[in-house]
Amino acid sequence: MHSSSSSSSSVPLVLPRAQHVAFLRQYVDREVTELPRTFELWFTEHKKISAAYWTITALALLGRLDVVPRERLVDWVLRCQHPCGGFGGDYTQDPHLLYTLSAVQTLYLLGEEKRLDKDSVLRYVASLQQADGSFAGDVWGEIDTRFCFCAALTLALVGYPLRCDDDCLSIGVNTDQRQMVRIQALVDYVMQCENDDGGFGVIPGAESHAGQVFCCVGTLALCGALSGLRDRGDRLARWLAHRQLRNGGFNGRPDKLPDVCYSWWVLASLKIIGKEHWIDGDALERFIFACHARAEHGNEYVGGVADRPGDEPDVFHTFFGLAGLSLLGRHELIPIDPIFALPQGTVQGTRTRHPYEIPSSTESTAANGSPSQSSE
Ligand code: GRG
Repeated sequence: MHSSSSSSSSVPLVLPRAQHVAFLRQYVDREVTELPRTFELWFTEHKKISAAYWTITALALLGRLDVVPRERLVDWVLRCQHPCGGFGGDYTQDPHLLYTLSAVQTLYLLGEEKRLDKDSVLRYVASLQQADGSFAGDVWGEIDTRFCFCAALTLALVGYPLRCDDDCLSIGVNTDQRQMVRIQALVDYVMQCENDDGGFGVIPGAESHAGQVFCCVGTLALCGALSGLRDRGDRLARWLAHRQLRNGGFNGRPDKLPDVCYSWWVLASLKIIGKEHWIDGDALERFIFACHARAEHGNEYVGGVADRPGDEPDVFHTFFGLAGLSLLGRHELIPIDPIFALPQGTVQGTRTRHPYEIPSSTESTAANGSPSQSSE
């Protein structure tokens, strides 16, 4: 398979649903427990459970969850849980918040959350909160705003309303094992990661990056704390809008190349703060289609999406490309929730219990400085 290196606007903007399903099925049709020690299939073994989440969520957006070998997948996911409550990226791997979130998302997507030992998950998440409100990814203590989001979304999915007015959540059925999650401290920590340019970084003082922005904005939204953003989010929206390049794609920070995955990190962030109209959605759509893998000579799509035009497709970029198109409202795709990164229908119940507010689109426009496209 080879994809054309052209990103010309002549690519047909017709979603190759059948080809995408065939591309994704290559992964789910395998025996998941036998899987693949090969790089090109699941990237690396330690993150196999995230690859499973990307693959089946992409299939769900295409309306084809029926092709997933449900029982086999659920058994394997549950086997990845450790006695501490956290999940590893495979059953041979150590537990980590990144893979705990992917496991919980996968079980919710498959409607199998009842098989989850929620209390042990809650205790695991709570055990990783630090004195300053941040979260470590695992027992080794790396700090990164990604882990704040993984913790917040995992807690939300397993049923904890994360409101600042609750201040402390008391977690655990057995009183002797009670642990606390300090929500206000989490919000305060995330706000320390806000930069003068309106973006957020990996730790306080670190360069703004679109991936970290998504994690911070998602965490604030889950905690009902979006109102703390500078200039009602306008400064952040301006920084995000400037991620759009002349070819319609987004980069993750200034002077970097575009990558189709930022279609999600940037657009979902804008959607969460109600400013998705600050970017050129048609140009982004054309860029995502230009990243679709194509047969060597011609415009025929072969299934899968790459990071940028001409590169090889993989499940990570296929998921984020389709998720971006879903956020843009493509009618062939099931609508995705910009915070939970799951089909809206899957999280409806959770959202009803904990109605995280997404502001409706605001009236702010390009007159506020956005979106003037930066050079490629
Ligand atoms: C459930 C959607 C979802 C997310 C879970 C893991 C996670 C929480 C969020 C990851 C956010 C993040 C940091 C995304 C960026 C990924 C990426 C392409 C990083 C590449 O960074 P660099 O510095 O590349 O290598 P650039 O593009 O800056 O050159």
